[in-house]
Amino acid sequence: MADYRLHYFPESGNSYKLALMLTLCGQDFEPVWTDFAAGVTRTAEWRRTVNVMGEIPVLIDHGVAFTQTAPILLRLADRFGRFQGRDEAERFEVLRWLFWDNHKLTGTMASYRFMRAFTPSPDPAVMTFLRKRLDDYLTILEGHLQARAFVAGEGPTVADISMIGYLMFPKPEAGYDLAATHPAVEAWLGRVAALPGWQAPYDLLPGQRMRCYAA
Ligand SMILES: N[C@@H](CCC(=O)N[C@@H](CS)C(=O)NCC(=O)O)C(=O)O
Repeated sequence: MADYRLHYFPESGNSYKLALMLTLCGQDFEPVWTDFAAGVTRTAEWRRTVNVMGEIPVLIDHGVAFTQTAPILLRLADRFGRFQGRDEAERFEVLRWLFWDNHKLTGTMASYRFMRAFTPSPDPAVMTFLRKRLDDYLTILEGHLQARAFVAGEGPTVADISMIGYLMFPKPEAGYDLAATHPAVEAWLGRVAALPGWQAPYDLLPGQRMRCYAA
């Protein structure tokens, strides 16, 4: 059995975070495609046997199941001595941005993009609310990245790997043209994409995709 097995679905930016981290650390993983669109993760059986929180991704690490990408990224960073931050100050920054990402950037972008691209008729009021929040978060990120190459330190850390999770997918899905609107964010995405071994989300996460309604 593979050392790492990743329960995922291809459109999941949270899954991409873990797939990318493992890949950048030179680790293979066995992809375990999950029928998220059919509601598998909402079933009592899946929650009982795979993840009590009802969420993708789940990383089976040497036979033991782990969930929540932030602590998993930190654990892998420790294990491989990569992307941790160089000192205590940088590691504090890593944690700070991981919390911000989970609560704000990823937390909002995941819902917004999912509804926009993968549901047939999202509620316009909900979309307007989420878009306004996201615009604010991306402006904050743009300002932060104007003065630095990576989010939490001199070099790339798991904060970057977490925060790019939903920004590397094809543009029409989220409907942001970051090169035009947030050039520092776009340049940072380019720096992450230049890391040795980097792969795009749909290359790392294969398998049957959901119907995409975004132009
Ligand atoms: N904070 C979690 C977020 C996981 C998450 O929200 N996963 C999505 C798919 S990418 C999900 O399973 N959502 C189901 C739901 O919200 O009901 C993590 O970092 O792993």
